[in-house]
Amino acid sequence: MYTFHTLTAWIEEMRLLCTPDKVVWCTGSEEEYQAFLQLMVSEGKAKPLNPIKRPGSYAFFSDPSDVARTENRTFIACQNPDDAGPTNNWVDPDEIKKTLKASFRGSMKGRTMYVIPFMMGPLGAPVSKIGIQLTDSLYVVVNMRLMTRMGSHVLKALEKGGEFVPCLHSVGYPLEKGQKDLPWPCAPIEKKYIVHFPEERMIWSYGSGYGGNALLGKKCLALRIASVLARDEGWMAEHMLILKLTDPNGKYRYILGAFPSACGKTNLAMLVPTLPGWTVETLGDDIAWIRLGKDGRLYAINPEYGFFGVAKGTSFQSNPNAMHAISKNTLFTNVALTDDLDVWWEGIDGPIPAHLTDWQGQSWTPQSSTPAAHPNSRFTVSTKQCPVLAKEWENPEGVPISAILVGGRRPTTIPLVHESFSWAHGVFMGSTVGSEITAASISNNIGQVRRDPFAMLPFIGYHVGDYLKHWLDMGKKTSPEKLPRIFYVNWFRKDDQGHFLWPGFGENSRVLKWIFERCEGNVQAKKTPIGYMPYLKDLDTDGLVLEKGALKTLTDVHSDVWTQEAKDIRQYYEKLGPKIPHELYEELDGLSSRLK
Ligand code: GTP
Ligand code: SPV
Ligand code: MN
Repeated sequence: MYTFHTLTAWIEEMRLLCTPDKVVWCTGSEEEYQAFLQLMVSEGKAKPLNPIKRPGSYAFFSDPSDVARTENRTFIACQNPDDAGPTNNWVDPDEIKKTLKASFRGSMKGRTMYVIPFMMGPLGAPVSKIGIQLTDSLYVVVNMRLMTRMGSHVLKALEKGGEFVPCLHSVGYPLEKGQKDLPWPCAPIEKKYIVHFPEERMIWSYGSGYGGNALLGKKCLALRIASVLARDEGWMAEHMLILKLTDPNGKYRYILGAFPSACGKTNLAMLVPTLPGWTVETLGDDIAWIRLGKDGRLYAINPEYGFFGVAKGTSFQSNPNAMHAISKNTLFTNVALTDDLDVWWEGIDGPIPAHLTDWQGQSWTPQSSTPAAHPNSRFTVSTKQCPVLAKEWENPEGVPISAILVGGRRPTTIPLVHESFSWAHGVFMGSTVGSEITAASISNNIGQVRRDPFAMLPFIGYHVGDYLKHWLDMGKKTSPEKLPRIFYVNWFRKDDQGHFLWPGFGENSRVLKWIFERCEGNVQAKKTPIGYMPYLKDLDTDGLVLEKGALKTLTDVHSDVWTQEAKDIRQYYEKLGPKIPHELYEELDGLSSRLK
């Protein structure tokens, strides 16, 4: 058990293992944050941006081998391999501890070990969790300061009782006496290990400094470890945005959305509706912790304190609220720089500059053959800078959820929106969600469709079959009418030429409106073999310009295509093995027979 009383002993043990030159306890204060940034500037690890155009902001550039989560170096270390299931890389906990102890031994030589006390979830919320991360990366410290509730107050909370999740992290680049440091130290790919011990509730991450590999509060704690806690304790930890949708009469509902990495969560969470009178406010853009409230409804909180958003494609056109949020006090990673030290990336507003410095520090012109910003370039910014942050976003009880959206990038087959017949049918839909592989993780298969149940494929800390059973079980804890309705959306349908058929972004408010009205019980829907779909008259297309025939394609359900989809889903289930709940096979059989 890791508690306040064992904290110093654990840190001392890790210090003796990693042998840093010194240990620094982070207080989380603003002065400390600024001092850390200045230290990084002096070491050539951070570049201050133009103080007029981007005040308080810095750019960081990673090693080209360390640009995204490395799923093939991410492991679940539990006693029984079957508990990790077919979608995780399993390792034996004792074996991997031996291996990793060898890696961590002396790994912080010549460096400082920072102690980061952090909390996931609002102070005082019933589901909040404390973590203590030890790291030799200042990049991690400054990012954790924005992404989590970090600092001495967390130690005070821990002192009052309870456990913490120990999170050990090293970039795996010790410095011998006189050895010069690198701007972005890290270990080669085959030496990187991101290891979760769900039974011990512990995380060891070695060799990478980037994003979800290194900011251990996020995917490692708030999803992989939390998903196991949630299963055991009867709640849910999900890869979901949280938004508040208000209609022109001032009536509002809270909506969750599970889309795989780089598939539109941040954008939907900050959406500016094109429909007059409707508003969207943000509560979270990546992770939701969901529990059953006393009234039998599902309530969600955002455990994070900042956004670690995809830069590429972000513009005043696509996501003005994100652009306002990142106008100051923002950390940028792997973006390109303009000659006057502002940030730039593919898809940002305005003409392409005649000259840039690309994310690898090379001179770049529009004639260059490589992108100026890395496709997984990111911004880190405090949630509080979001101009449309919902005032209740830190409510410790969370907000009651009316609808859950699932979806991914599917160029074919999946219509713009369809609604499940029941919770179990919705869980079936969520289990089949798929997406083209994106740049958010390192993979050779960019572009292929991979199934990604509830967008959690890389983040479930246990067996995917048990995870889906947990979803079904959550639905049995309350009466059906209290459960959120589940909708499957697809903004990414393409025509034969490969163009998006749906404009997306702010225009997605048209789909949100239909979903809202379904929740209100104000609108009838067409029953199709795959679910309820809007009658065209009910989808608000006022002022919308679409390609000829687009709406028909977007709302078509083709028997042949869906029969193929059902076959593919069956193959996927069979590949996952015998733990897939029989209820999901019943849903699949139901779909197949409705298609006949
Ligand atoms: P992670 O932070 O990796 O979990 O990603 P995310 O799910 O938050 O995705 P994000 O909102 O950052 O969007 C990723 C990419 O999808 C960006 O390039 C967006 O421009 C693009 N995108 C988002 N929403 C839409 C949409 O409605 N239509 C289209 N065509 N593209 C979109
Ligand atoms: C994702 O990949 O889903 C992200 C980015 O949100 S990271 O924090 O690197 O996992
Ligand atoms: Mn994400």
